[in-house]
Amino acid sequence: MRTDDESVTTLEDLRSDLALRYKWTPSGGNSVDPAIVEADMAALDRDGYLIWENLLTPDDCGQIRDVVKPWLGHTGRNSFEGRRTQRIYSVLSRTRVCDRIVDHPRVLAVLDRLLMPNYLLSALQAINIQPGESAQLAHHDDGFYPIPRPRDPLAAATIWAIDDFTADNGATVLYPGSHRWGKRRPEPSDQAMPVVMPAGSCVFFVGTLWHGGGANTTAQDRLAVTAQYCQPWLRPMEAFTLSVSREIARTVSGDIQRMLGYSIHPPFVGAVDGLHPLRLLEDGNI
Ligand SMILES: O=C(O)CCC(=O)C(=O)O
Repeated sequence: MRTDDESVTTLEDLRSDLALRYKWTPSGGNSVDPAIVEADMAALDRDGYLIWENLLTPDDCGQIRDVVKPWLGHTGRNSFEGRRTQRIYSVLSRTRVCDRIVDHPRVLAVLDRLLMPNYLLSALQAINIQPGESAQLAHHDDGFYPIPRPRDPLAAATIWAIDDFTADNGATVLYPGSHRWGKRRPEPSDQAMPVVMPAGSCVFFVGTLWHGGGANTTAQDRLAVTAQYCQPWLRPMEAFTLSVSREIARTVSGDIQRMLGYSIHPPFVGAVDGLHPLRLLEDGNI
């Protein structure tokens, strides 16, 4: 029970928005028609994934390709990263060209319903699967957190096709419905589905869905960008508060600031010296 001069009198109050200067604000996902998002949520609950075609224009993809391609160098250090796969980590600290992927309203609208407020960005990577790469080991992305299945997802991923995804150029391979599996793993008799989609499209899937990068048996590269998100009380895969400078953090959208860790999981998780982390971005702080 709250009284006018005491904001915390029960344990439930501790879960409320106790920040004074930086209260929760709606995400950019609020701009999406709720009927569209409800349909997305129903499909996600049934299948574990969604495919949105052509969210990016050919120009958007061209800009991303032009920025990312010169950085592609060494290939993976093991077969999971991919011996013939090139990865660029910490993309947010290098360029603003992928910001539109990270805070795309269609993505945020679904995350707003799937995860708790102030969910975090867990990873942002460019993944270039080269000719000759074999299929990646099937996995589910929140399997890194040691909490047994079946359970609700702790995370979610998007994979954006910057090149067309075809059945044989390394398109991500999904096991539809596998988000509901308990302990079991994919078997040869399970139906795997390559995500065939044109450049500019996005596949969104929950952290419990089994999937992997596909084999590339063509003569062309397959470039993608993946943005992954997790609950606000989990440790993200990439430590963005260490890799993205405050100078850069000041230039990104409010949604991205929140997802980088300039936000709090009530009442204290993520605080800095007892204060809301957004205070670090205020004038006068370096
Ligand atoms: O590149 C892909 O299509 C999937 C990659 C993936 O799932 C991963 O590296 O965890």
